Amino acid sequence: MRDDQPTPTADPALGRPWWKDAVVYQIYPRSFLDTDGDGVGDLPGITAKLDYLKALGVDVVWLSPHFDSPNADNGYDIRDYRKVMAQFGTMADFDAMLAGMSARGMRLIIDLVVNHSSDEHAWFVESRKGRDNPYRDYYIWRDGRDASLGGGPPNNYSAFFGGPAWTFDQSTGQYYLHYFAAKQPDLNWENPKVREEVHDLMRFWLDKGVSGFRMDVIPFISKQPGLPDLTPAERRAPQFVYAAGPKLHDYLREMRREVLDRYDTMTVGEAFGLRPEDARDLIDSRRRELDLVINFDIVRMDIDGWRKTSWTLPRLKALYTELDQAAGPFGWNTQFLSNHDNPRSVSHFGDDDPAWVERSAKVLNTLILTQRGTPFLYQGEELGMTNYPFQTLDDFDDLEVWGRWRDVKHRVSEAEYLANARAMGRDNSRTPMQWTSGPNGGFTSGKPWLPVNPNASTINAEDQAARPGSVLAHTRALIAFRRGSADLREGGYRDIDPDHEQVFAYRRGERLLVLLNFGRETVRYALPDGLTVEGAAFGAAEVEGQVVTLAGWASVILAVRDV
Ligand code: TEU
Repeated sequence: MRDDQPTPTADPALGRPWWKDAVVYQIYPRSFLDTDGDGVGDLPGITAKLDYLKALGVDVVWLSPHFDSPNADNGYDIRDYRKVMAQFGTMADFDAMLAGMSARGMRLIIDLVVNHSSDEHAWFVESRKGRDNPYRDYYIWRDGRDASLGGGPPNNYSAFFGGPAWTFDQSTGQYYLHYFAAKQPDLNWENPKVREEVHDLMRFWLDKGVSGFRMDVIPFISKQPGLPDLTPAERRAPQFVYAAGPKLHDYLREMRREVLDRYDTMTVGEAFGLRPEDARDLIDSRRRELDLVINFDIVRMDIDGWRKTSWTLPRLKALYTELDQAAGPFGWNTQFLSNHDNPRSVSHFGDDDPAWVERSAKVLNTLILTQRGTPFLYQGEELGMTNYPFQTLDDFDDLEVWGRWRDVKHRVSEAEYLANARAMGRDNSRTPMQWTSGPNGGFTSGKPWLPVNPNASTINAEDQAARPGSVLAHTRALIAFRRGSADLREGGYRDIDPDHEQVFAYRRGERLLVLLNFGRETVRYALPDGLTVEGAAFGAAEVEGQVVTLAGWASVILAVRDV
């Protein structure tokens, strides 16, 4: 995996678009800040915290879905793409939030969830009324398998939230396709009217002043011709088949031509089901498809279905190199370690023991902010928020935990399933933001929709804002440093020690060396010959000749020179 040539830095086709230098912060609005006491976060709560985000150094906010929804999947099931979810506020609240962002020089990107809608969307309500309804073709309806073949669903596709990917509709005698829950029917992108509807709703929000979209499971919009059965091997990870439909690139280019090219936007596709080399085409600036993708190789390196496996630092490092090389000179990566679908980064890749949580969260935030690409911080990561101490399955709200449990309960013990859900379950990252040490972590005056982590008494924004050396202070300072460092923003990337089991050591640009200690033990790290340390560029470390002493879970950015 060692590559001695740093990756090229310039994009000769496009120059340097703004989103390459941006720091993105993801807000999961349900859990950010509740201002009306209903236990659910809201848009005025975001507006109230814009100065906090500005002080952190955020350039772009990615807002998880804020649209009208029955909330089968917390807003990833949209009933009306042009309406704000009532629990979150009104369109006036949205406009005020966006104006507040613009006034502070921040941009907003919103979630585009158009692989599927809610079954309560007017299109689907019409579509299921009859086989000749004008909206029938907005979704994917098929007859069941021939009775001579045993009947049942049209093929053997499975849904990510459990059970088959097909639901039978009594009144019209056909099945509809849904890759996620039955309440999330997949839209039929083959139908040009569907594509026009999507283009229209994109224009609606762009005309309001949003700066682009994070596109939910976008590789899934093009279905496999004829929808053949999955092979037994494919059934283990159907996302690789669902993401490989033949029309994906056409649909994205059409979207770019018809909509995006008329605005100044950034687009980031959730590349679930794509290997880095497959995602390369999506982000190749010459192809005019997407700008960025969210790639799952790192955050899912130790996940096999509902099971948590294990990871090692050399494997993690190999993935960083692989992703960097896959992006190549015409692509650009996103850098993230968590989001609303994954465990908290400090619990996953760091050490969330109270004695180490702050130090390891700083190491991980340093990793996100010093890799080559656009960093995406997930809300609470700037504080080192941790996984939640779930005690029983009943503590989980997420439909994924319940759907998968139904699939496996006949063969897996509850204790084993619970242990995995505790480690990987999506609710870990969805517990409310920890603003203060007060009741409910300052998130709500009511009853929070998911409980607040009891460690809000020690991990919270109010405390950290006032304390030098906190995760928040470190993250803020590092974002400011990054802004002033062309090496970090634009420089090439090279892992100088891919096999070391505890230290992640990489060069950025001509002058910087980042050292991250991924363990509790102090390491005396020997630099390669031919490299001279000129001093610390960010943070501090003891350097004696070629040896840098790194305390447990410490990080430092050194200014270096090749001699
Ligand atoms: O996620 C799809 C996805 O990649 C997975 O994280 C998914 O949640 C599941 O773990 C697959 O095993 C997107 C959204 O980010 C997620 O919140 C939604 O639930 C999902 O699509 C459906 O819209």
